[in-house]
Amino acid sequence: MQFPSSAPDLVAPNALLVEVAWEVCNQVGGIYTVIRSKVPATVQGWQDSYCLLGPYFAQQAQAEFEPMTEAELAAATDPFSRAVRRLREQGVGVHYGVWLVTGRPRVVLLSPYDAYGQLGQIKADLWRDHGIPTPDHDDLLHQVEAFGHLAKRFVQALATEAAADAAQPQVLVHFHEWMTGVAIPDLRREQVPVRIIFTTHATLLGRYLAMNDPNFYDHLMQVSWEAEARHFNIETAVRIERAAAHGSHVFTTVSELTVRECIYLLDRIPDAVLPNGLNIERFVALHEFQNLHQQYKAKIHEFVMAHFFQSYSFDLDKTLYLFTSGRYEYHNKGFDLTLEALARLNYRLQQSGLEGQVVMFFITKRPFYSINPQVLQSRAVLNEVRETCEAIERQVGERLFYAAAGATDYKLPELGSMVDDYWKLRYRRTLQSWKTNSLPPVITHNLVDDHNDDILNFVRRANLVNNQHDRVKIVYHPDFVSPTSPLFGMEYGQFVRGCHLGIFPSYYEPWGYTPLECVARGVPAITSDLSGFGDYVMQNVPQHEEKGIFVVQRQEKSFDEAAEELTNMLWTFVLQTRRERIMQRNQVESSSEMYDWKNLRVYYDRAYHLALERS
Ligand code: U2F
Ligand code: UDP
Ligand code: G6P
Repeated sequence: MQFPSSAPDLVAPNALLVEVAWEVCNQVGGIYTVIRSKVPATVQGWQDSYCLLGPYFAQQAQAEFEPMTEAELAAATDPFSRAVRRLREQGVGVHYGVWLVTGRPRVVLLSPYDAYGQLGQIKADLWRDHGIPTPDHDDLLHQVEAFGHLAKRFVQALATEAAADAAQPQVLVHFHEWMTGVAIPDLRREQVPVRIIFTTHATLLGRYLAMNDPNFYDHLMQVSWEAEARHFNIETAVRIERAAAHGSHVFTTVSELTVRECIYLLDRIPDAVLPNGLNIERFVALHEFQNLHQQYKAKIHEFVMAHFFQSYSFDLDKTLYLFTSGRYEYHNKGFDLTLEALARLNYRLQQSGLEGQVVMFFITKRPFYSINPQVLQSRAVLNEVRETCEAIERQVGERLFYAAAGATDYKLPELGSMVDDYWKLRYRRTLQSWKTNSLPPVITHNLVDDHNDDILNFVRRANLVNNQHDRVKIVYHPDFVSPTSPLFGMEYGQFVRGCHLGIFPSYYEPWGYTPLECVARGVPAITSDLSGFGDYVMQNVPQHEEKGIFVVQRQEKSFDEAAEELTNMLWTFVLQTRRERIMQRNQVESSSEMYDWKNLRVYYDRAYHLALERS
């Protein structure tokens, strides 16, 4: 990687920085987390010289965006506001204001639909000038290209305004992903005087190939990008990505793993790697986050009681909650490896005679019709059981108190006799209607395609179907966890805190936020050496295992070897005592600060230096 040797950590103050991403005020995937969590650290460093640029979609913007008033805009004299006014004079309906997230950055949102009238010309120009063809009916491509055109015009306006300023600041424009990078080739062709940085978070082809080729890493060097792009029907996007990579002054990606992909699939060696961080918020005292674990674990207990105890019960105090989460990419996200290791762990636990069990949650997104009515019903009846118990408790409490006050001897009265027949009957009936002989379902929802689901097919094949004798139980929740869900009713972050261990041994993962998010909440996590985060940890965090981050070796290992290593990790984890788990969580949480953007922002600033130096 090439860095200016003596670069100070902060960019010269007379530069303006625009960061452009499709997910500004518009959550789609992991890039939203990158941009949003980085805002506080970036704003702190750049203050008023920073602005975000993204697409305007009314529905999303409504929740996250606060427009500046006309009077405020008219009074503003900074170059961003002047560029907005300039573009408005050209008839573009620019949305300008503040993104309502921590750090409250200035943001410009451009509606792709504003340029739909010129779409024919935009597409023709992309073909004529850059050899990028666009098919007729692809709405995402149309949005991307229309947005790219408007983004270019905004950058042009900003460059003009910056040049007119007394300080004549340089303008840095940082594009994320091909979806915004489409503006780059034209900015270069028209020689707009700005410095351009482009970051790819994964190559498009890499993602497709990894999903479809079990030996992706072996074949990477021989891929013909053009043929494969056509094969997967993504030629336009791939050509845009290549044009952006080659057109930028500084080209970057998020991990050493994606560097390889960039070299072979985009034919440009990245100038720098910009690792992803988080905005880490720590408590003053360690016990506060430990208490949160206990509190949210109790909520997970409620789910588990409702889900399992109608069939059979077990000791919740000796139960460990493991989970994985993310988009449903069975092979890429390592769900296959995780299931194999769980089946092996189940066998080992059965053979060992050790006490306790593991409940493993798969939190992902699959098309479903509805929540399984049986699962919902069980949850509702458990609430009824609780209410009945509370009513009995109140009745017994009152009566015992009176009996005690008037007692002539000191013997505890028979408590059962203090309960009315009404409540006794209701207690029996509720339990009777709840208990069942069938096994607790593996999946909480009715899937659209139950028969071809890889997770379900694995558990059927391995008979890992929540038999009473199974020591590893599976709960497959094909929807993200949310406070409005009747099953968990909590934020994803709270769910993470309530669990004991996160498992993310990905096969293909340019970065992978999920293990990092565990660490930030003091929960140990497993990642892999084929994930950008895992690779970063191996290179930069000595003794990471002591800090509760475990890296499964998948490079140059067979599936079977990796599954065995993962099984061993899980085995070691379940053997720990509660005291050891508590200490481990403390260590995990204490190490989380090194992933804060306050520390990782420097990689971005170095890339900006490099861009300013290259003229
Ligand atoms: C990567 O994370 P993600 O896969 O979550 O990134 P996304 O924001 O979901 O974008 C992935 C691709 O999805 C497509 C488009 C994007 O390049 O091709 N897409 C789309 O079709 N429609 C849309 O409206 C938006 C996007 C990476 F995989 C993780 O490992 C990293 O942690 C993460 C952050 O660096 O980036
Ligand atoms: N996630 C979520 N709710 C859930 C499960 C996951 O919001 O119930 C989020 C998680 O917080 C993370 C993202 O999904 O930020 C997954 O990002 P990652 O980088 O791991 O993978 P990507 O989807 O970007 O490939
Ligand atoms: C936190 C709480 C403790 C609790 C422990 C359970 O540390 O502060 O009161 O005993 O969690 O830990 P475990 O790993 O068994 O869920």
